[in-house]
Amino acid sequence: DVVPVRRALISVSDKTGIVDFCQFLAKQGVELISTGGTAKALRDAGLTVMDVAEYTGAEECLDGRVKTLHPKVHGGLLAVRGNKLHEEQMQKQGMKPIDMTILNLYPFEQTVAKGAEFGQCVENIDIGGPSMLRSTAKNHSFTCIVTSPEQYGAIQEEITAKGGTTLALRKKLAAQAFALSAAYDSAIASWFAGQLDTDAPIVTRVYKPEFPLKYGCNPHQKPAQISSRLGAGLPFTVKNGVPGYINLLDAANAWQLVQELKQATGLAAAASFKHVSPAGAAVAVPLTDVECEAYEVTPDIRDSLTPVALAYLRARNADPMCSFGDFSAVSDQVDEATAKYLKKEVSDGIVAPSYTPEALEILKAKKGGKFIILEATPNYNPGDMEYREVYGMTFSQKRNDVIIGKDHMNQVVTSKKDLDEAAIRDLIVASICIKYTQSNSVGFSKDGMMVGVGAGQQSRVDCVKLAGRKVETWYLRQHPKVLGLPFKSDVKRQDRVNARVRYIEGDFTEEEKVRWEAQFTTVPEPLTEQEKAEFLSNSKGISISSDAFFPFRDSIDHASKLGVSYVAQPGGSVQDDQVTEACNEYGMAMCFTGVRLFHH
Ligand code: 93A
Repeated sequence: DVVPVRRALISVSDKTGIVDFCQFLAKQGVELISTGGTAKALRDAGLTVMDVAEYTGAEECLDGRVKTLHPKVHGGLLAVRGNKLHEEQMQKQGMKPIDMTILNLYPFEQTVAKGAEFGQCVENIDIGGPSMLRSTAKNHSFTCIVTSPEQYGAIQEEITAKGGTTLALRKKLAAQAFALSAAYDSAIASWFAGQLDTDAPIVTRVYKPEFPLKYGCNPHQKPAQISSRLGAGLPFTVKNGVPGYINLLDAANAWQLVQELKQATGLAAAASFKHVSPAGAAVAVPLTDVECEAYEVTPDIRDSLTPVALAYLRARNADPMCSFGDFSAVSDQVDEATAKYLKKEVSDGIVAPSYTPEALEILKAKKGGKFIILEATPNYNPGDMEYREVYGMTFSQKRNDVIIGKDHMNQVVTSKKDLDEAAIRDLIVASICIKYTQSNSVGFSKDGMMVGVGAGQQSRVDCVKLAGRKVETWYLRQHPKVLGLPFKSDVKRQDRVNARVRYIEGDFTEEEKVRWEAQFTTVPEPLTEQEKAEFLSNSKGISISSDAFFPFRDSIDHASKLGVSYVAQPGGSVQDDQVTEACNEYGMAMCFTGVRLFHH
């Protein structure tokens, strides 16, 4: 099934690598036929080329609209070799067999992306290219269709080794060619529909299967796989481990979150995700001494903290019980300090822009070699629109590409107007964080760090209460009685984390209490409700952001018990005045961002 290449037709818009490849073919004695621009590029490199016009006897015309649309081209591609009738007809019409077509299409999507006007986009709809592509791919039993410079190397190797192309390779290339043709037409169809005076664009997408997933959301949801939009690739490459369905959802959200935090604050950022919502997120703001104690940051660790390590440490310490087994993201290169810190934590994986060799080595050894390491694709373009299929329906929407920044914190509606830099930063951090939190959501932040995220509640005040409970626990972790808990030396890190939280919560069953007490050298005195209330009364300067307006003042009443001084929310409720009045009573400053941030 090896077919030698005697004659090749070359017509490429992207001329990358074409000269080298054709020089190789010429050395094999292949006759080269080519279209205008391509023929010129090959001749300039010293190659002998026949113009398509010379072969067909028909001039390239109509401003290049008709170059290869000719029976002598398509006959040469489509004729069945060895078929008597076909051969007779070829002879009669002067058709010669063409064994290989090398082409790539007019850059239609790039032209649209550049913002070209309607007429220019239409001119960039390739007609002759896809026609040759389809003729060649259809006749893959005898002809070889080459559609990308990335394929040149493998084809060259096969011709060198076998003296021609194998059927297996020609079939594979034909499949790739038809997928390209489908994607090309789907891009044209989508764009064209968008040009009409209708708000119902046609949705046509072509996906490239990338890799199978072990299963979907649950083990019985098999098969499962991840695909990319054809031509766009994936936003990550896998450097270690086998990511699952939920891991990749976490990674997609966490990575966007940290990039936006970095962009908005200029600081290294990190996020710690569980079940597609952040348990924590933070930017690199230095730790206080008490925080170091509460987060078990020893002086040697504190001294070695790089900005990115600091950001992750903060993200991970918002709610360390929830962050157990997280998927993390950081905005900057993972260095040794970050890798060493991560190594100690129970975590599923990480996404980052890059890794130092030392960091990569440390992380690859984590989780018995199964720690998932993803590297973000530089300059990845997710496209303007996103699509999702649920229960047979395809939803499409413009991506939520709003970037929250200082401008969103301008409209201060309370009597208290002054928001210092730190408050603005914290409101931005909380707002970006809830943009990637399942709705309804609210988030509390302090010192560049989320200190309570309330996700996925049906009522807003429940979000505030849920996140508020986390804020209380976070704050009380700094209570002297919590810091002084006399742990036995063999109690593991995560067990210490959980034991502190249970101490603060205090609602033990008898059985649980016995086991809890066994972790200490002496039985700790309880932390009383009064002690908690006294300590909490010192909390201040906390920010809260909500993904939609507060419909009633109850959320503000509750937030006031936690030391909240700053509030960000979209505004727009009929009760806005009452909510603003509540803020005024508690001396809070509140701004209306004007953007709702629901996320599902
Ligand atoms: O305008 S076309 O649709 N009409 C044609 O007959 C035709 N034949 C090849 N475009 C056509 N092509 C395209 O020209 C190829 O697909 C390729 O992208 C491009 C190469 O042109 P040149 O060799 O002049 O740079």
